[in-house]
Amino acid sequence: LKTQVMSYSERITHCSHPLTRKLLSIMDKKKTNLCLSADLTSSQAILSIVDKVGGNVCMVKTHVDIVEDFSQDFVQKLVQLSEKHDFMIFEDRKFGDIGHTVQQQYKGGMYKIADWADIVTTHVVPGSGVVRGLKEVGLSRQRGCVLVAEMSSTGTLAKGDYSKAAVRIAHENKDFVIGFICQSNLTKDPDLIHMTPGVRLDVSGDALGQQYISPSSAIRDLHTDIIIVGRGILTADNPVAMAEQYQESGYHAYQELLT
Ligand code: 5BU
Repeated sequence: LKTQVMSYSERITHCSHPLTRKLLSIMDKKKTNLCLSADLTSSQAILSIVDKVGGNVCMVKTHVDIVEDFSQDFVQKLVQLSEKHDFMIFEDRKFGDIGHTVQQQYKGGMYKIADWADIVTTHVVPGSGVVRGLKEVGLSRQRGCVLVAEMSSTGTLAKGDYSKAAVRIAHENKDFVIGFICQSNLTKDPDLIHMTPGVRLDVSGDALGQQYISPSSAIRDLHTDIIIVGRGILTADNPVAMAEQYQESGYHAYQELLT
Protein backbone atom coordinates (compact mmCIF):
# COMPACT_ATOMS: atom_id res chain seq x y z
CA LEU A 1 0.00 0.00 0.00
CA LYS A 2 1.41 3.36 -1.02
CA THR A 3 1.13 6.35 1.26
CA GLN A 4 0.88 9.67 -0.48
CA VAL A 5 3.30 12.30 0.75
CA MET A 6 3.43 16.04 0.16
CA SER A 7 5.85 17.35 -2.43
CA TYR A 8 8.70 19.47 -1.10
CA SER A 9 7.20 22.62 -2.60
CA GLU A 10 3.75 21.91 -1.19
CA ARG A 11 5.22 21.13 2.21
CA ILE A 12 6.96 24.52 2.34
CA THR A 13 3.54 26.16 2.47
CA HIS A 14 2.68 24.07 5.54
CA CYS A 15 5.76 24.78 7.60
CA SER A 16 6.85 27.78 9.53
CA HIS A 17 10.51 27.44 10.52
CA PRO A 18 12.73 29.43 8.11
CA LEU A 19 15.42 26.72 8.11
CA THR A 20 12.91 23.96 7.28
CA ARG A 21 11.56 26.10 4.48
CA LYS A 22 15.06 26.80 3.19
CA LEU A 23 16.00 23.12 3.31
CA LEU A 24 12.85 22.03 1.48
CA SER A 25 13.34 24.67 -1.16
CA ILE A 26 16.92 23.47 -1.76
CA MET A 27 15.63 19.88 -2.01
CA ASP A 28 12.97 20.98 -4.49
CA LYS A 29 15.26 23.13 -6.62
CA LYS A 30 18.23 20.75 -6.73
CA LYS A 31 16.12 17.57 -6.83
CA THR A 32 17.96 15.91 -4.00
CA ASN A 33 17.30 14.46 -0.57
CA LEU A 34 20.93 13.42 -0.13
CA CYS A 35 23.12 14.59 2.74
CA LEU A 36 26.81 13.82 2.39
CA SER A 37 28.44 12.79 5.65
CA ALA A 38 31.89 14.26 4.99
CA ASP A 39 33.71 12.11 7.54
CA LEU A 40 37.27 12.79 6.44
CA THR A 41 40.12 13.95 8.65
CA SER A 42 41.86 16.61 6.56
CA SER A 43 40.37 20.01 5.76
CA GLN A 44 41.60 19.86 2.19
CA ALA A 45 40.09 16.42 1.58
CA ILE A 46 36.73 17.59 2.94
CA LEU A 47 36.70 20.82 0.92
CA SER A 48 37.73 18.94 -2.21
CA ILE A 49 34.99 16.29 -2.08
CA VAL A 50 32.39 18.87 -1.02
CA ASP A 51 33.25 21.09 -3.98
CA LYS A 52 32.87 18.08 -6.30
CA VAL A 53 29.54 16.77 -5.01
CA GLY A 54 28.08 20.02 -3.65
CA GLY A 55 25.64 20.16 -6.54
CA ASN A 56 24.21 16.73 -5.67
CA VAL A 57 23.38 17.34 -2.01
CA CYS A 58 21.00 19.37 0.11
CA MET A 59 23.23 19.20 3.19
CA VAL A 60 26.80 18.42 4.17
CA LYS A 61 27.24 16.81 7.57
CA THR A 62 30.51 17.22 9.45
CA HIS A 63 32.24 15.74 12.50
CA VAL A 64 34.45 18.70 13.09
CA ASP A 65 36.26 17.04 15.99
CA ILE A 66 37.84 14.43 13.69
CA VAL A 67 39.53 17.07 11.50
CA GLU A 68 43.28 16.92 12.26
CA ASP A 69 44.09 20.40 10.95
CA PHE A 70 40.93 22.26 12.00
CA SER A 71 41.00 26.04 11.57
CA GLN A 72 38.47 28.84 11.26
CA ASP A 73 39.75 29.24 7.70
CA PHE A 74 38.51 25.69 6.96
CA VAL A 75 34.98 26.42 8.15
CA GLN A 76 34.93 29.76 6.34
CA LYS A 77 35.78 27.93 3.13
CA LEU A 78 33.07 25.37 3.88
CA VAL A 79 30.57 28.20 4.29
CA GLN A 80 31.71 29.65 0.95
CA LEU A 81 31.11 26.26 -0.69
CA SER A 82 27.66 26.09 0.91
CA GLU A 83 26.85 29.41 -0.76
CA LYS A 84 28.37 28.38 -4.09
CA HIS A 85 26.46 25.07 -4.28
CA ASP A 86 23.45 25.96 -2.13
CA PHE A 87 23.49 23.37 0.66
CA MET A 88 23.15 23.56 4.42
CA ILE A 89 25.93 22.79 6.88
CA PHE A 90 25.10 20.24 9.51
CA GLU A 91 27.55 19.58 12.37
CA ASP A 92 26.82 16.18 13.89
CA ARG A 93 28.09 17.21 17.34
CA LYS A 94 25.54 15.13 19.28
CA PHE A 95 25.54 17.31 22.36
CA GLY A 96 24.63 15.40 25.49
CA ASP A 97 25.26 17.46 28.62
CA ILE A 98 23.45 19.96 30.82
CA GLY A 99 22.21 23.15 29.16
CA HIS A 100 24.93 25.35 30.65
CA THR A 101 27.76 23.15 29.36
CA VAL A 102 26.37 22.61 25.87
CA GLN A 103 25.97 26.36 25.42
CA GLN A 104 29.72 26.78 25.82
CA GLN A 105 30.48 23.76 23.63
CA TYR A 106 28.18 25.18 20.95
CA LYS A 107 29.41 28.76 20.80
CA GLY A 108 32.94 28.53 22.21
CA GLY A 109 36.07 26.41 22.37
CA MET A 110 38.19 26.20 19.26
CA TYR A 111 35.36 25.17 16.93
CA LYS A 112 32.79 27.96 17.56
CA ILE A 113 30.19 25.69 15.95
CA ALA A 114 27.35 28.21 16.26
CA ASP A 115 29.26 30.62 13.99
CA TRP A 116 29.18 28.35 10.93
CA ALA A 117 26.84 25.33 11.32
CA ASP A 118 23.24 25.89 10.22
CA ILE A 119 22.14 22.79 12.10
CA VAL A 120 23.56 20.69 14.95
CA THR A 121 22.51 17.36 16.42
CA THR A 122 21.82 16.78 20.07
CA HIS A 123 21.00 13.77 22.18
CA VAL A 124 17.99 14.21 24.44
CA VAL A 125 19.32 12.05 27.26
CA PRO A 126 19.82 15.13 29.51
CA GLY A 127 16.14 16.12 29.09
CA SER A 128 14.80 19.26 27.45
CA GLY A 129 17.34 21.56 29.17
CA VAL A 130 19.92 20.60 26.55
CA VAL A 131 17.66 22.00 23.83
CA ARG A 132 16.87 25.13 25.83
CA GLY A 133 20.59 25.72 26.39
CA LEU A 134 21.42 25.36 22.70
CA LYS A 135 18.44 27.49 21.77
CA GLU A 136 19.67 30.48 23.79
CA VAL A 137 22.81 30.47 21.65
CA GLY A 138 21.34 29.45 18.29
CA LEU A 139 18.05 31.31 18.01
CA SER A 140 19.49 34.79 17.49
CA ARG A 141 21.86 33.36 14.87
CA GLN A 142 18.96 31.74 12.92
CA ARG A 143 20.30 28.26 13.67
CA GLY A 144 18.39 25.04 14.24
CA CYS A 145 18.87 21.68 15.86
CA VAL A 146 17.98 18.08 15.16
CA LEU A 147 17.24 15.57 17.91
CA VAL A 148 18.75 12.08 17.87
CA ALA A 149 15.51 10.14 18.37
CA GLU A 150 16.71 6.78 17.06
CA MET A 151 20.09 5.43 15.97
CA SER A 152 21.20 3.13 13.19
CA SER A 153 23.50 1.01 15.34
CA THR A 154 22.88 -2.50 16.65
CA GLY A 155 21.42 -2.58 20.15
CA THR A 156 20.70 1.16 20.31
CA LEU A 157 18.97 2.27 23.51
CA ALA A 158 17.29 5.16 21.66
CA LYS A 159 13.94 3.51 20.99
CA GLY A 160 10.39 3.21 22.30
CA ASP A 161 9.58 5.69 25.08
CA TYR A 162 12.92 7.44 24.61
CA SER A 163 12.09 8.20 20.97
CA LYS A 164 8.59 9.31 21.96
CA ALA A 165 10.09 11.71 24.49
CA ALA A 166 12.31 13.11 21.74
CA VAL A 167 9.22 13.79 19.63
CA ARG A 168 7.58 15.57 22.56
CA ILE A 169 10.66 17.73 23.14
CA ALA A 170 10.68 18.60 19.43
CA HIS A 171 7.04 19.66 19.50
CA GLU A 172 7.69 21.81 22.57
CA ASN A 173 10.67 23.58 20.94
CA LYS A 174 9.61 24.08 17.35
CA ASP A 175 11.20 27.51 17.20
CA PHE A 176 14.59 25.75 17.26
CA VAL A 177 14.14 22.03 16.59
CA ILE A 178 13.69 21.31 12.89
CA GLY A 179 13.66 17.52 12.95
CA PHE A 180 15.11 14.19 13.97
CA ILE A 181 17.82 11.71 13.25
CA CYS A 182 15.71 8.58 13.09
CA GLN A 183 15.07 5.20 11.54
CA SER A 184 11.29 5.50 11.20
CA ASN A 185 8.61 8.10 10.64
CA LEU A 186 7.94 9.66 14.04
CA THR A 187 5.39 12.41 13.34
CA LYS A 188 3.29 13.72 10.46
CA ASP A 189 4.07 17.32 11.46
CA PRO A 190 5.35 18.87 8.19
CA ASP A 191 7.71 21.17 10.12
CA LEU A 192 9.81 18.29 11.40
CA ILE A 193 12.30 16.81 8.92
CA HIS A 194 13.29 13.14 9.26
CA MET A 195 16.95 12.44 8.52
CA THR A 196 18.29 8.91 8.32
CA PRO A 197 21.90 7.69 8.50
CA GLY A 198 22.90 4.08 7.97
CA VAL A 199 22.19 4.26 4.23
CA ARG A 200 24.28 2.40 1.70
CA LEU A 201 23.77 0.57 -1.56
CA ASP A 202 26.40 -2.14 -1.52
CA VAL A 203 26.86 -3.52 2.00
CA SER A 204 24.61 -4.24 4.98
CA GLY A 205 26.83 -3.18 7.88
CA ASP A 206 30.31 -2.60 9.27
CA ALA A 207 32.37 -4.35 11.93
CA LEU A 208 31.35 -1.93 14.70
CA GLY A 209 27.57 -2.22 14.71
CA GLN A 210 26.54 0.10 11.87
CA GLN A 211 23.47 -1.27 10.04
CA TYR A 212 22.60 -0.15 6.51
CA ILE A 213 19.44 0.10 4.46
CA SER A 214 19.17 1.24 0.84
CA PRO A 215 18.24 4.81 -0.17
CA SER A 216 14.92 3.72 -1.66
CA SER A 217 14.02 1.69 1.40
CA ALA A 218 14.78 4.67 3.67
CA ILE A 219 12.62 7.07 1.65
CA ARG A 220 9.86 4.73 0.50
CA ASP A 221 9.50 2.25 3.35
CA LEU A 222 10.56 4.32 6.37
CA HIS A 223 9.17 7.59 5.00
CA THR A 224 12.22 9.52 5.95
CA ASP A 225 12.94 12.83 4.22
CA ILE A 226 16.72 12.86 3.96
CA ILE A 227 19.28 10.10 3.48
CA ILE A 228 22.67 10.58 5.11
CA VAL A 229 25.51 8.79 3.33
CA GLY A 230 29.17 8.70 4.32
CA ARG A 231 31.35 5.74 3.36
CA GLY A 232 28.97 4.64 0.59
CA ILE A 233 30.21 7.71 -1.30
CA LEU A 234 33.57 8.47 0.32
CA THR A 235 35.15 5.06 -0.22
CA ALA A 236 33.80 4.55 -3.74
CA ASP A 237 36.24 4.37 -6.65
CA ASN A 238 34.40 7.29 -8.18
CA PRO A 239 32.77 9.30 -5.37
CA VAL A 240 31.22 11.83 -7.75
CA ALA A 241 29.48 9.18 -9.84
CA MET A 242 28.41 7.46 -6.64
CA ALA A 243 26.97 10.67 -5.18
CA GLU A 244 24.92 11.04 -8.36
CA GLN A 245 23.70 7.49 -7.95
CA TYR A 246 22.60 8.08 -4.34
CA GLN A 247 20.96 11.35 -5.34
CA GLU A 248 19.03 9.62 -8.11
CA SER A 249 17.96 6.64 -5.96
CA GLY A 250 16.76 8.88 -3.16
CA TYR A 251 14.97 11.33 -5.40
CA HIS A 252 13.40 8.61 -7.51
CA ALA A 253 11.99 6.95 -4.35
CA TYR A 254 10.52 10.32 -3.30
CA GLN A 255 8.91 10.76 -6.74
CA GLU A 256 7.42 7.29 -6.48
CA LEU A 257 5.76 8.30 -3.22
CA LEU A 258 4.20 11.30 -4.93
CA THR A 259 2.49 9.40 -7.71
P1 5BU B 1 28.46 5.95 7.09
O1 5BU B 1 29.86 6.01 6.62
O2 5BU B 1 27.44 6.21 5.95
O3 5BU B 1 28.15 4.72 7.90
O4 5BU B 1 28.35 7.23 8.07
C1 5BU B 1 27.19 7.51 8.79
C2 5BU B 1 27.33 8.84 9.50
O5 5BU B 1 26.15 9.11 10.23
C3 5BU B 1 28.47 8.91 10.50
O6 5BU B 1 28.96 10.25 10.47
C4 5BU B 1 27.81 8.65 11.83
O7 5BU B 1 28.46 9.34 12.88
C5 5BU B 1 26.42 9.21 11.62
N1 5BU B 1 25.35 8.53 12.36
C6 5BU B 1 25.04 7.19 12.16
O8 5BU B 1 25.66 6.52 11.35
N2 5BU B 1 24.00 6.63 12.85
C7 5BU B 1 23.26 7.31 13.75
O9 5BU B 1 22.31 6.78 14.31
C8 5BU B 1 23.61 8.67 13.97
C9 5BU B 1 24.64 9.25 13.26
BR1 5BU B 1 22.64 9.66 15.19
